[in-house]
Amino acid sequence: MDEIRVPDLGGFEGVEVIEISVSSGDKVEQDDAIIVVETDKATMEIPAPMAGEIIELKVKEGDKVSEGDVVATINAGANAGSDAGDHTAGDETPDSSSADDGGQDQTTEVVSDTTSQSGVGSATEQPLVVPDLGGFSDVEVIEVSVEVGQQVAEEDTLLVLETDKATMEIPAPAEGEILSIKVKAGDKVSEGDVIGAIKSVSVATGEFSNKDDKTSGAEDSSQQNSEEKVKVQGGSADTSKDKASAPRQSVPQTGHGRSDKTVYAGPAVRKLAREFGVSLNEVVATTGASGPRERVLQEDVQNYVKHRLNEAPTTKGGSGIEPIPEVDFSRFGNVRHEALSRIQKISAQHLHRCWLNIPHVTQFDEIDITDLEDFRKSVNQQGTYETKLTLLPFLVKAVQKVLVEMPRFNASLAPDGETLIVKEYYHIGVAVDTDQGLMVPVVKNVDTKSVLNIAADCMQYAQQARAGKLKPDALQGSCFSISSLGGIGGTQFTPIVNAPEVAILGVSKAAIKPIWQEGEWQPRLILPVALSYDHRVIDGVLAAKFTTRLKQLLEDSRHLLL
Ligand code: CAO
Repeated sequence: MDEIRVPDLGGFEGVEVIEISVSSGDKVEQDDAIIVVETDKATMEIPAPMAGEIIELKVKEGDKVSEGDVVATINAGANAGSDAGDHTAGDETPDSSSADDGGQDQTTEVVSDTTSQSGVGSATEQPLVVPDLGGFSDVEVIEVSVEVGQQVAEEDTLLVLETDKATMEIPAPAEGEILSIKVKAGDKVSEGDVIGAIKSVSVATGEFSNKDDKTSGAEDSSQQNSEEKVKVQGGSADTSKDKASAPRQSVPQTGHGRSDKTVYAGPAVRKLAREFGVSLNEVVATTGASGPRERVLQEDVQNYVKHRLNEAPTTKGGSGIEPIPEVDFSRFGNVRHEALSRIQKISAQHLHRCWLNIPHVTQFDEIDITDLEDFRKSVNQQGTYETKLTLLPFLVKAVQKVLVEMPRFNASLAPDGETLIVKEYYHIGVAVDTDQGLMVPVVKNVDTKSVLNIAADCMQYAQQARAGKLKPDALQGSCFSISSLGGIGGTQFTPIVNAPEVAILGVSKAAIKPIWQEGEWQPRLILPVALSYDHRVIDGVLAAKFTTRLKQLLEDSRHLLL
């Protein structure tokens, strides 16, 4: 068993542990982060010095650690074998990977190097030069954090570079305007490369010269700021007596003068974001950064990805589908822009979401409503009842009867997709066309109401909807919806399931058709219906049974009394 100790922290002591990246029993690879510590200048991951199994964690979040403290114990893996002991404190054997960087001191101070200097207060154009990268060369640019013309403050991040050991920011050497940027993400840079130019407004003489004092960070707080800005610690380049692996410095932030594109996150989180193709700025803007001092954590990136997957599709594209390209229609003729009503915007989003989320199938059928229409018309003609009877309340009642017999249609799929939530109430939504757009008021407890009661409810809701006077409660709780275009026309249409419901009945205009009955052609009034359903919940057989049963009930409406 070996101990993982805190390496040289560049002069810092009592540094706060802000993240525990592993648990007891975890198998780790060499250089996997064990804990993350944070000073007010930098965030550093303390990596595993070898592959193996974590036995015990000796620290917890919020603890303060200093160089040499034991943070965990590890059982070196088979592959770590003989190297295992090389990484523990007090062992003189050099780390096997120190050859990678020529065995440099693990803390290499890097300060922006430029030949162009100016006096304080003058505006000067000067090249932006890649400083000493702690022995690394051909380091990949993973983020260009500024644009040409952008005003930056001294220490604002210009570029983020990443080796397999560390993530480094190249900060602006001075306040000023970016005149040019010559690199892009994916390019490789080395010390001395000119990456662009800045028109600086104020430069403190000597600030950009190389400095040799590797302990100055602890000596002079005013100097410390500039000296800390690109301090690279090579991951395994440890030749000190304490053979614990050196920390990999993640992105240091001073909290002030932070540009929009500068995000506070460790290398592992940046890597994860890149793997997902996610912008950390968007993560911060959308789901926020939940770490101390707005540090983006792994969970933030994961939450952002979940959020994007669940988010309502819009005309900007959804489910990974490319958006429809914008067209300047005025090139072809006069156009005018009409704002969508609030209801139209809400229902557009809702319908798009339903259409994308639900695997729809539509079952068509034709129902002979000749006898029902005769009955309906005679009732209206007699004028016995105050309420005018249209076809719709008969449909609502018949649907409710089928829902009782086939409860799978009176259900919703639980969000986890594991359970069906079957409702024991019968509330049916009725699509109503209004000047403001489509609304779906809900006739409640249909099982307790007569066809006349339902007709009265439908009429009242349609009037209220068209007058814009529906109460929110009237629009809630629907189990199943009916969209009737029968009063208007059409032979068939495929309605969109009104999620979280699992089916919807579309009704088109009834028409007289010749039907072969008892050895002769009979003129019969035929009602076309279309049942769209969520195929995750309802299979085709059940859908056909639904429309068949609906047909029986409406072709002999005496069944509705039973
Ligand atoms: N076939 C033939 N005639 C029909 C019919 C059908 N399927 N459905 C209704 N009719 C008749 C009615 O019986 C009535 O005839 P009478 O005046 O002779 O009695 C006439 O058409 C007008 O009916 P209505 O539309 O006023 O009443 P309704 O109860 O049938 O419908 C309502 C009410 C609110 C559903 C309807 O007015 C409406 O708004 N429909 C549009 C629904 C909608 O927008 N759906 C969205 C589709 S997807 O965007």
